[in-house]
Amino acid sequence: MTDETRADAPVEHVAGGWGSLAGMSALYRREHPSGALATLRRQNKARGFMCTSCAWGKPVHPHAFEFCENGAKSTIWELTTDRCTPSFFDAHTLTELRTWQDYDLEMAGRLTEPMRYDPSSDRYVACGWDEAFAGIGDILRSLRPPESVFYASGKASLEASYLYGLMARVYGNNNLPDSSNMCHETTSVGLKSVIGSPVGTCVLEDFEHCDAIFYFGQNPGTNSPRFLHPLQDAVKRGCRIVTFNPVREAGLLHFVNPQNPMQMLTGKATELSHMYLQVKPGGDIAALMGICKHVFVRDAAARAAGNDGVVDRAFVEEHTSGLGEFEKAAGAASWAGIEEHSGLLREDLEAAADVYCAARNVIGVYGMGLTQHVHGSQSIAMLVNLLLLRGNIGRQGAGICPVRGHSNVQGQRTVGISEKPELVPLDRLATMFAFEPPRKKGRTTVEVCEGVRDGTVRAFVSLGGNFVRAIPERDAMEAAWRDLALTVYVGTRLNRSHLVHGKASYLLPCLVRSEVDRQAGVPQAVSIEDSFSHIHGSMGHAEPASPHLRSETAIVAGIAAATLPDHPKRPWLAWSGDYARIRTLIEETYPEMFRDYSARMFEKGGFYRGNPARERVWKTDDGKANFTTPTVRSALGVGAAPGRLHLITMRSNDQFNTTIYGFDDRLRGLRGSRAIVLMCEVDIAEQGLAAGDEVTLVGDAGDDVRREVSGLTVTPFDLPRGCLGGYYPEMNPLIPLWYHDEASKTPAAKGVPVRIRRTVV
Ligand SMILES: Nc1nc2c(c(=O)[nH]1)N[C@H]1C(S)=C(S)[C@@H](COP(=O)(O)OP(=O)(O)OC[C@H]3O[C@@H](n4cnc5c(=O)[nH]c(N)nc54)[C@H](O)[C@@H]3O)O[C@H]1N2
Ligand SMILES: Nc1nc2c(c(=O)[nH]1)N[C@H]1C(S)=C(S)[C@@H](COP(=O)(O)OP(=O)(O)OC[C@H]3O[C@@H](n4cnc5c(=O)[nH]c(N)nc54)[C@H](O)[C@@H]3O)O[C@H]1N2
Ligand SMILES: [Mo]
Repeated sequence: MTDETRADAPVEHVAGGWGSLAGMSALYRREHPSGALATLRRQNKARGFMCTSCAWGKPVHPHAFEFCENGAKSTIWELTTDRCTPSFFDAHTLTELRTWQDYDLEMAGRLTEPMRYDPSSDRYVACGWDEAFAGIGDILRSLRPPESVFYASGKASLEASYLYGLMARVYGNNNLPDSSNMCHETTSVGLKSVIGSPVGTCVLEDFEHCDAIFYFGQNPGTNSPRFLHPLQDAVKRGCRIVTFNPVREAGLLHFVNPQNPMQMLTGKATELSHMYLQVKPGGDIAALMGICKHVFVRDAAARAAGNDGVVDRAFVEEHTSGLGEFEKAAGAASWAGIEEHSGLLREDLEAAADVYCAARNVIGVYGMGLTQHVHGSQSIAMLVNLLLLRGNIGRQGAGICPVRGHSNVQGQRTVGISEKPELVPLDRLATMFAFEPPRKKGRTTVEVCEGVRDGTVRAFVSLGGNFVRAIPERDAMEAAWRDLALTVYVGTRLNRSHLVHGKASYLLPCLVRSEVDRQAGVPQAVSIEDSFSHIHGSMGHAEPASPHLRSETAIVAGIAAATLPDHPKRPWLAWSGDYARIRTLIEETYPEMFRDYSARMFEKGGFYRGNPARERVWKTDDGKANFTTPTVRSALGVGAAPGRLHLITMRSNDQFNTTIYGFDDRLRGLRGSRAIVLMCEVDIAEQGLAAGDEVTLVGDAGDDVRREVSGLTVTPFDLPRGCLGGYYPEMNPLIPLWYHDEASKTPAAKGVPVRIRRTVV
């Protein structure tokens, strides 16, 4: 099924092109941001600021405008001239604000002053920073350390994140979940167990040398648009992209480069995917098994004919373990089962295997389509199996490339925001800061939710993010949240979580990365790590949205100083007065990765912190890269049953996670509403429905808990049979809290079992 995309696809549905410019300018006109154009010119450039949208790599030689439609939207959103001041809160109780849409809350503009919840008036009221810090410190000190949680959402800098992790540990716990727990934790755990590295092995230049890309469940048109440039260049060189995705995503079909005047004028798009295979949700394990099965068949045939095999036996011998068992399993897997679970045809999978075998260098790319499944870690292990067969990990032009989400989510894990104590050099911290670090494992996101529900968590501190909107089983969780003793939200624009508060609650407004961050009058730089393990310095230049804002680093230091006993080895406020001092601490803690940190952070393209797996040093239990044999045939946690459908929750082109910029999804040709459920025509007819019907989705996980989302309009869409599409975060009440990746506890937001019920009018 070679892809038959058209060069004349409607402008609307082509990634890049004029549509992307229109997308930015509409938001620009609405937000009338201050100084945004000057700011955009500095985006992702050395000595400029690093985009707060996705974590895609920053090239050594940037484009004139090294940002994309969605990166620009994120900057414009931050630099809006709208303000959410204390008088806004005077005018609205929190009970009232909880009836508002997420979109309208964020539209109130940038938060300007620290606020404290006042139960008598049910409002947030202004309070000074000192009052906020003292209030937070009093409550945290009154609790037992295991009762508090310190969540981070993936944007805060390495400097702020390092202090945050240290604060939690000096306080006495490893309760440091991160948005990664809902995102690429499957990678951190799954990839670590099979190749010994919790992060991808590729660097940006690898895309200049690959011959094929196997592309699973990641949507670059919307979520990492700057990736479209290397993809386009690769295709022009003759590299073949084989895509696996239930949805025919425009960004993987064709691309008009907005930086290329000829392409813009002629509208001629580059066709990206050589094959586009609309795999069923969770069908990647079976699809990969089919491909591997055919690689083994070809290998045997080549060797029988006296030629070199297709499998790289020398690499396998030297570097891997477990091939024998895996080869047997692939041989035994039936094509009927593979076709049933993947929803794909044998001939297509064999053709994909032929592309794999013909390519010298192959990169495996993936995103949430693999990680957010109950057996997601097995999908990742299967992709590793495929790559290992021909030695495609640990050399130029090849490797595994998880595309990370938040702009510094990978970096936050690198510098210690982790609930897994074994990932942190605790002994070194003990010596450096003269304390006894807690050794007990902390809580993941799912375990935080369990703890809030059963009362063992009493305080929730949130460095950014919109936790209650992002988690599974949202309706039940919101109710539980209200029993907490303390909630603290560090944020930029008002969101739902801020309104779901504990008995005491503080809302602390912070600077954004594009704003100048002065400490004692001196502008400070921060740093972040991209998807390719490169560290970049970042300097904001825009004037802050309010004189009362503080940096995340200063806020963390303020909370720490007010909560923890004074100690000469832990001068929190002095550290936050000069971020270079924090970088020195990071370098001392992680000397191999952060050598000459301050000197190298502004190198063009960032500096590489290294990855042993890229050098074929496997930090696994047996010191080898592991072939593993899957224990399941589909990544779905709850399989097929009559009347049951599997919902994938999706991001539109007009949102960043829970921040909704607008109600269109240009790249999918959908407009005006997010209250929709996408279904294929055959399923619509089989369910006795018609396009435009209003329906309710009902959870069907078999645990008798009632989970529903109603008011959805049936919308025909090209999807595999049995697969529904709906938007994140609106669909989150349907995901059971226990429905998560078996190894990492990442919620399985891509294969949610549901039934559909027509609303009776
Ligand atoms: N503009 C913008 N950029 C963003 C974000 C945003 O919301 N907006 N979010 C950021 C964050 S935090 C993250 S983690 C990333 C997320 O970026 P992605 O990893 O792209 O995540 P999603 O958009 O959730 O889904 C990815 C794709 O998986 C496909 N899919 C669903 N189920 C399956 C399956 O079972 N198998 C396969 N093969 N594919 C499947 C979906 O159709 C979709 O195309 O983007 C980051 N960048
Ligand atoms: N159903 C379903 N659920 C999902 C997903 C899915 O695909 N499907 N994806 C999951 C994924 S991949 C992720 S990463 C999580 C995201 O979960 P979170 O990271 O918790 O959520 P965000 O929506 O990114 O957070 C947005 C808020 O962050 C604040 N903010 C923005 N910029 C800054 C800043 O610079 N500093 C600070 N302090 N605050 C800032 C603003 O107040 C804004 O309202 O959601 C997860 N939930
Ligand atoms: Mo994410």
